[in-house]
Amino acid sequence: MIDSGYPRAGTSLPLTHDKALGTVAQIAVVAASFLAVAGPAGAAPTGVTVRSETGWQPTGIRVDTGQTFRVGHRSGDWTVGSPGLPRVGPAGYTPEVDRQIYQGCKILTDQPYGRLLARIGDGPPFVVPTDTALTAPAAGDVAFRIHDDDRCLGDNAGALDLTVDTTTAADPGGTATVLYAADWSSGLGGWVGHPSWKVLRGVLVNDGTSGSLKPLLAPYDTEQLADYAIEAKIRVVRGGGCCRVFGLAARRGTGGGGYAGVVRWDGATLISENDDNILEYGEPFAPESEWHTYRLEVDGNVVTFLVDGAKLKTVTDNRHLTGGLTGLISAEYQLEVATYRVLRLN
Ligand SMILES: [Ca+2]
Repeated sequence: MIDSGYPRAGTSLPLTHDKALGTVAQIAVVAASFLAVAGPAGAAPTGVTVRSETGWQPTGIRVDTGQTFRVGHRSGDWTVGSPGLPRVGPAGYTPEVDRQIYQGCKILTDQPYGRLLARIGDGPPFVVPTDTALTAPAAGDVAFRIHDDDRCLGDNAGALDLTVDTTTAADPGGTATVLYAADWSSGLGGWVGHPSWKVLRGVLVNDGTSGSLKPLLAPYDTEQLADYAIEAKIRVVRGGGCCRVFGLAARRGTGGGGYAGVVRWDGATLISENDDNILEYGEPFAPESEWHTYRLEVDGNVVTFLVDGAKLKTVTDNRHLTGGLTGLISAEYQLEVATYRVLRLN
């Protein structure tokens, strides 16, 4: 075990210490928000500093139920145990580091320490993937904190400088092309597939127990629209040995078929058709345990697979020119999926 400096169960930091820290930090956050909001209405994202030594920190930013907002990481890092534990960004610790840490200070037991958490008003905490369109589960003020329980904050250090952009929905070029966006706020929301897929606290996860290349299908059919893109923000929790793959599927019919763009266990990427017929290999890609945006485009007889905006492979193929079902593939990968969208091609 790494000595994290966490207090053992039954001990706690003096409340006055925590409260004093909290008050100062909260004033700083609200002041920063106010200054940014005072600019041209809705023009720029709001700057927010979230400290590691304080619990929930209100931002003064209000969202409505279902409103889209986006959190960016401008700078800064933090640690849940100083000295002894490394500093990390809003994604928190890797599973390898996290499991070395005393587990008694978790707020969300399935999430790593150091991860950025948010809540709306007094609602339940949820994880915040950065640079991703988030949907507010309720109306209220957005608050942030580090993933580390209140009584364990005393040995923390560092802060994150974030941006919060609530103007996403008003951007005509941004959401006008969104045909479907997954909503996992209260379960699978109509997605159908292998039981290894489940939803935990608004995030879709796969527990890695399916060996099937059959996708988990989204409850949306583009029907007559054959040309579209699907985009998902995915993090690998656990990869592993031979033959595991994960990725995206498009242009499926009710009986199967269609194309897939997948990342393989050995770092290869490829585009396949009808589940397991490999068409071509793309640029290698190692996802590590970071969040990445995966995108699969089907445009006429051209299929393109991209990661984080970079093209891995384009193939030309005439086998599946229609089909409006899309989905996610995981053959023995443990994954987290924060967002999934079907987009109209411009
Ligand atoms: Ca701590």
